[in-house]
This record gives sequence, C-alpha cells and structure tokens, in this order.
Amino acid sequence: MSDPLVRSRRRLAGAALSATAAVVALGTVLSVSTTANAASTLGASAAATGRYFGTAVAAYKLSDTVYSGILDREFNMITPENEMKWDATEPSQGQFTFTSADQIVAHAQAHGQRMRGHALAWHSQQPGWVASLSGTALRNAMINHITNVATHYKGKIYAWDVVNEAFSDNGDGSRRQSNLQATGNDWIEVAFKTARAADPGAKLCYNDYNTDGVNAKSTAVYNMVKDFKARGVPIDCVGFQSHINSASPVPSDYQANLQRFADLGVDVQITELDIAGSGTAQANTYARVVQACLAVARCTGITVWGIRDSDSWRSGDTPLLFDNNGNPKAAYTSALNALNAGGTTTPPTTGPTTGPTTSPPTTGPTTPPTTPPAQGGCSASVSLNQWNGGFVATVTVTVTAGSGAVNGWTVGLTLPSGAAVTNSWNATGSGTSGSVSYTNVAYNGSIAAGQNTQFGFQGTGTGPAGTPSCTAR
Ligand code: G2I
Repeated sequence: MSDPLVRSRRRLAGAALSATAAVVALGTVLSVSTTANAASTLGASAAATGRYFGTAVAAYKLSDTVYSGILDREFNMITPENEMKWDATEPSQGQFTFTSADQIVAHAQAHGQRMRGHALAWHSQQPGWVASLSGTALRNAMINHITNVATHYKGKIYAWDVVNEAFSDNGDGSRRQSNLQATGNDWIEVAFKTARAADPGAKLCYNDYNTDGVNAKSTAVYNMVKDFKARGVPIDCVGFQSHINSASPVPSDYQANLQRFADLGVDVQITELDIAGSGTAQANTYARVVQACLAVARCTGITVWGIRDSDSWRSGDTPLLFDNNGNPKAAYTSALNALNAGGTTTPPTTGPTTGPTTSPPTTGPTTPPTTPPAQGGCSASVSLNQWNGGFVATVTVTVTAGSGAVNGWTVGLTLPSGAAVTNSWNATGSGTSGSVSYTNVAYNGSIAAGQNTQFGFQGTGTGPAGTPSCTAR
C-alpha cells in the first residue's frame, strides 16, 4: 500500500493545483469541471483512496437505461434496496425466491460492481408467516433463513448487513422490542455466527440509524461490538445509515463517532446516505459526510440510498445526487470534489475476522524437551470459488506429516494480470496484485505435524492458478 502522503502529493502535483483543488480548498461548492487526473466518477474517485461508492438498487429499475446508465458509470458497490429482505427471499416458510436479488447480483458481476447484502435479520419487512412464530420456532426459522440466504450468495457478497436496527430510540440504550428480541438477547450473536458459518468470506456488519453521532443508541451498539470482539463473536463492520434531514442533521461528532467504532477493530461504512434539501446547503452536507469517511482509515465506503431523487424512499425530500431526469445535482459535484480532494487515510485490506481455525493445544504439565524438535515443512493448496469478475480463494496450509511442528508460515501465490485482492481473513497479506503473500496471524501460526489451518482472500478478476509456495518457520 502506498504512503497516503506521497499519493496525496503526487495527486496535487499532477493536478497542477487546478481551479478545482483551489475551490475545494476554500470549501466553496461550485459546478466546476474536474482536473485532468482527478477521477471523474464517484466510484473511480473513491477507489483512488481504497474505498467504494455505492448505491441502493431496485431490480425492477435495471431496465430503465437512464437509471442503469448512471449506476454503471458512477457506482462500484450495490445494495439491493428490498430484494434480499426476509419478505422477498422467503415469502413462505422454507420456500426461497431469489429471482429479483439474483438479477441485481448478475448485473453487479457483469459490471464489476461488488455487493452489500441487506438484510438478513430485521424486525421489519418480515413475511407474514413469521408473525405466527415465537420462541424456539422463530429462532430456528431465523437461523434457517440466514443459512439459506447467505449460502445462496456465498462468495458473492462483500459485506452483509446481518442484523439491522436492533436498538431502540428510547434514549436508554436498550434493545428494540421485537419478535426476534423476544427469542432471547443472544439472537444477534447467533445471527452473526450463523452468517459466518454460511459465508466465511463476507464481512459481517451491524447496521442502524440514529447512530451517526455519539449518543445513547450508538453507545449501546458500541458496547455490543466491544463485547463481541472480546468474546470472539464474529463481527467485521458497522453500518451507519446516515438518513440526514433537519430533524436529524449530521452530528458535530460524526467523524469522531466513526473513529471510535473503527478503534474497536471493525470497518465502518456509511450505508444508506441521503440528505434532505437542495442547492448549496445540501451540497456542503454531502461534502462533509464524504470528508468524514475519508478521514477515518477504516471507513471503507459510502452508499447512497438510491440514484435519482425520484428513486428515493422519501423522494419529497430530494435527498439524492441526481435529479429526476438523471442529471447530476450540485450535491453530486460536491461529493465528487470531496472524494477527489482525497483522503488522509487509506483503509487497510482486512477481511472477516474469524476465530482460530486450529484448536488451541490442550494444556497440562509438560516436560521441556531435551532436544529442540525438528523444524517442520509445509505445503499449501487453494480451493477457488470463481465467478464472472471475481473470486474467493480458500487456502489450506498443511504441515508435513512426520516433520516437526511449525511456528509460523508464509504462503506465496501469483494472481493473473487484472486480478486484485479486495480483502483477506485469517492471515496478513502483502500485495494485492501479481505476486502476493500471506503470513499467519497470532492464533494460527503454530501447527503440529500433519495438521492444517485455513485462510482466505477475495478479489476481482480471475483467481490464482497453480500450486502456492509455503515457507515454514
Ligand atoms: O426506510 C429506509 C431504510 C431504513 N433502513 C433500512 C432500509 O431497508 C430502509 O429501506 C426502505 C426502502 O428504501 C423502501 O423501499 O425500506 C422500506 C421498507 O421498510 C422500503 O419500502 C417498501 C414499502 O414500504 C413497501 O410498501 C414496498 O412494497 O418498499 C417496498 C418495495 O417497493
């Protein structure tokens, strides 16, 4: 990963400090053309800082050429607005329908866009049959639902909103009362564990609204994430919906709030951004939100909740970046300029954090060996889940049977040209294209002879071919 300061200097030098940069520096929002080397779309500009820029998409609008034209030009992450919700994917118990959501995923794959899955467990938009369930029957139905949906999309989802809006707005940090909550306070962690088991390659997010600043609700979420991290419950990211209007403005501590979550060791993402208003005020607010994300290293991307104002769930607020005709608004220019001004930070390429895949050694009285054991050797093999435009590679590291144990390993692989790693898990990666290598993390470096461990990584393009190298320590 290149040094952000160097990249920023390079960008400024290349731009010859054009009018755009100067205007942005003054914080004025004007409709000015972008500089020669500044990215000219939201997605490309976000990608220049290692982030994505996404939008919510409705499957039935994909045939609208104005809509899909903007989508494919500007956005490199897609969240299905309704198509992956429980009512859409399991309208009758045990009967799964993926047609509309599959259509969106196919579109994304055909256009090099990644997917945020939304949402596996939520009190709202449940199918009617769920209302007749409670207790163990409902808990099992939730587990079955998550397993089926996450398995259907295994390897195709960058991040899942596993649980959506589970905290109340009472101001006391309590959980929202819901049928899912009534199955037991552990429903959220059960949902996350179930999702991890079904799709180990997807980042798993908790997503909510009115959590954009430091307040009782966001602090309750913060405490949950901290607890999950401490107990090894899988969670990789927190989504901040950021539905902004005059009653719910961007909080003064927006960036600080994102940062405190990031400091817990999760990615943060702005997941459903829309800002009621128009003109310069709206444009400035969009810039502010973009700048806050860029200032937080683990803010990995921004998703707006629709393309044109007319596509919005609250279209009367004209809260989006394109007008009803698909023309970019001042808010668009402002968001793009803020992205082009660049981040001071670049997100690390991290993947889902799973617990140890090797069992901890059973401890007991041990007699120190009189001679050090022989150093073991290792080998590695790759299992590839490949689709048009992307892949998930699961790598098994095996210590040679009959040799000594190893205390660390590094696996080397070669990616074909055009392929790029987007995230990895259970290993520390070096490089994202061409020759890449992965070294053990703290909990999976020590492997006994004949035993193995797994790590994985996800990328765009075609996955690695051939046998990886393995070096043991
Ligand atoms: O409410 C805004 C968002 C808050 N966070 C979670 C998001 O999932 C939620 O999205 C909205 C969609 O944008 C709406 O499109 O969720 C609404 C439902 O809670 C969606 O509205 C529903 C309508 O209520 C249904 O009548 C309609 O059949 O959209 C459905 C499909 O158009």
